[in-house]
Amino acid sequence: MALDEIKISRAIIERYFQKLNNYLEMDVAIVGAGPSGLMAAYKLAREGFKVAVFERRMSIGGGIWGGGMMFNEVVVQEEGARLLREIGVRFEPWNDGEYYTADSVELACVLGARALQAGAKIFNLIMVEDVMVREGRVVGLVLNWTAVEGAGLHVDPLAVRAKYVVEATGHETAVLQVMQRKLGAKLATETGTIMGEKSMWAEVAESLTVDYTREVYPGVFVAGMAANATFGAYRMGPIFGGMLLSGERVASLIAERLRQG
Ligand code: 48H
Repeated sequence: MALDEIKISRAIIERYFQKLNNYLEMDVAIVGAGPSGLMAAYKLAREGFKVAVFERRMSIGGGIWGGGMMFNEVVVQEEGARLLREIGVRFEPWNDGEYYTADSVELACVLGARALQAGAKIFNLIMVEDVMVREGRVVGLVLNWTAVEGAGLHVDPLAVRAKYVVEATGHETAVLQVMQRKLGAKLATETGTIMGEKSMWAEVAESLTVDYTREVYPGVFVAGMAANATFGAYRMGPIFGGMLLSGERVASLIAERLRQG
């Protein structure tokens, strides 16, 4: 069959708009396609919830690819290895199983594939610039093309509605930053504000990150490094188990809420 450039263009346009149109309303909108956001997407989609991830960059995976200081291996502890096994990422014991290591490129690719094949949609090249609120609760996200922001263009955004939002933007806590700035949002932290991450202490940081994975404002849950930074925990450095476990935890907390209706 002859290849027709206009038909190719039409196929892309139709399919993309079908996808976007279908995700103007959803159960869970996840901001950031790093390890915690992707794990949350995988777990929620597998449970049958309608979930989308909005990622500012072209590529998914966030900080996974770079491993530690660009050495593209990731380290996880026993609990993290359980999740690697579940998603089918190969890993090896290190030092008689004290830790486990995996190829960071494999983790980024496989985790993304699992989330997509479980039914989550990933919208890359889109940044979340604001939230939508109703009576003290976040009910959706305000989106724009990353390129619009980069070019400094004055283009108004579009909005999507979600029953729950996951703030998984990592160190940046981009969603909470904007809520703090524009709404004066009082967060469920000790100070009511984003407390900011502390210096490195891996052991404490890994468990605190999972503990702090919770609802921080009505309708908004924090996960991954964003949970850590929001609650003023120590950072963990290049160990990724806590990120994956935090993604798993946020998915189970939200699934419970969604089931309650
Ligand atoms: C859309 C956005 C926006 C926005 C940012 O940083 P990440 O990998 O996030 P986590 O928390 O899943 O994983 C953290 C981990 O990578 C890490 O940094 C660790 C373990 N550090 C420890 C230490 O001590 O340093 O991914 C966040 C994603 C990125 O892909 C961003 O591009 C994206 O969020 N993002 N997407 N709209 N406004 N802001």
